[in-house]
Amino acid sequence: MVSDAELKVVVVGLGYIGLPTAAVIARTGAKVLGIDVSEHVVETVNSGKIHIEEVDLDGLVSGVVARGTLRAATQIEPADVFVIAVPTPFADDHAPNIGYVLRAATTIAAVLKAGDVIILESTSPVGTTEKVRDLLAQLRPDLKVPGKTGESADIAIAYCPERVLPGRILVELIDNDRVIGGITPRCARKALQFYRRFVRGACVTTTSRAAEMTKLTENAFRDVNIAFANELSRVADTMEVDVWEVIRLANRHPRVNILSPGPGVGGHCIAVDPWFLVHADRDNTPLIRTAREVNDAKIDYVVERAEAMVAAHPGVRVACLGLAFKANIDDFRESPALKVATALAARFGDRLDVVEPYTRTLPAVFNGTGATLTDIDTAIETCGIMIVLVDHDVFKSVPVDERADKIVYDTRGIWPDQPRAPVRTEALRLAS
Ligand code: SAJ
Repeated sequence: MVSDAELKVVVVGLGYIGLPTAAVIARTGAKVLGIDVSEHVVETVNSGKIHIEEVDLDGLVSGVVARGTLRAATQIEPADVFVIAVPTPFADDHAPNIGYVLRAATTIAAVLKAGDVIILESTSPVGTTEKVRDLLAQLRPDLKVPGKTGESADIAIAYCPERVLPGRILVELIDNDRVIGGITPRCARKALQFYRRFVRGACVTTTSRAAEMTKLTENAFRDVNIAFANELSRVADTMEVDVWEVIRLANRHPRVNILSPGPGVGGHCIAVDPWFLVHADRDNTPLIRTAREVNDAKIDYVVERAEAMVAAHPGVRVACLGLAFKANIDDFRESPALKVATALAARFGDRLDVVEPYTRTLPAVFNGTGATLTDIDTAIETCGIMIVLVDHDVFKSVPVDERADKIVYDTRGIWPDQPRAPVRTEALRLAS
């Protein structure tokens, strides 16, 4: 086995997963080249900076770039290990689009040589790793690919899903267990040798298909469980019961562990991946599909209630707290908070202040609505209505005496001590 310092690794895609992964591998001393289609991303990384927000990533990237173990480019070069970390979006009919994965494989094919290892980390429909193998076989008939003939293959191909939580990526990249699925057991063993260089968690080997389905299962599990919480919150509203209290109490049962309701489910994983399972087997996924629908419908429900609250108080300024898809990150992809705030801005823009500490400018969707970006202190001074959409720490820390006189719609349950203003219930009833 080559030493860390001799190992050459290419990471294709320098996004939320690819860049931290590239940096963590570069920290072991391996020579890492990150490939991205964006000149801006490449220049940013090569100057030791980062284009995304993630805890401690800036220091790590500037360190490994300065040490010369990480660099970025738009053009691929030969390496020993290739890691694919590109997006897998879906189309309007929820059909997964693996175009970026296949494009990455095509790029890699040009520099592939015997002995190389190719690992797909992108969340992918079951069977994608085999499609990558078939594509490589077609593009490089001179190389023996795994699982096609009885002979031992020239290259190894495996699927190893990323499982890291935004906000904890650098910790979880090292500490989480990894599921490594090879096209053949030998492929899995080859990929395992690579992950052992930087992963402290257990590395478990399996087939590529099982690993692909495992990843989709993890996110579908979370989606179904959040849907349960979101459904409960609507029932509790109807019953005029505090859902947060009910969940706290129910969770005292030793075998009950209910997640938190919110304004819906966002991000590019949990709101997307369950559809890959539904699309693959529509007849056998009524629960997974319904959970997706429940979580999407929660956004419309929150919009309706927030609009009723704002409409019931003409002239009162409104603060929307948060745009990110979850707490303490700058990621607005598929964000329910962004959708709710945008809907409110379309109707009440001239009265709307948006508080989002993780951006310097309002996203373009707010252009022309009259909504303004402000900070939490100004919002407390000027706004009579506060709609909590994200549980950022800075919002949680607002003491009750600074918000006691506000009309509050707390979709995240961050202010359990908020006095219940009579007007709140009255306003919300308008929605029903
Ligand atoms: N959410 C709730 N209530 C909860 C938990 C989450 O409403 O109790 C919402 C969040 O606010 C957010 C969305 O769900 O809008 C998703 O957030 P998340 O923290 O559950 O997950 P992600 O999307 O940041 O990361 C998930 C993780 N998967 C699981 O926990 C099973 C992560 O480990 C994966 O690596 C990631 O998806 C991914 O990339 O697939």
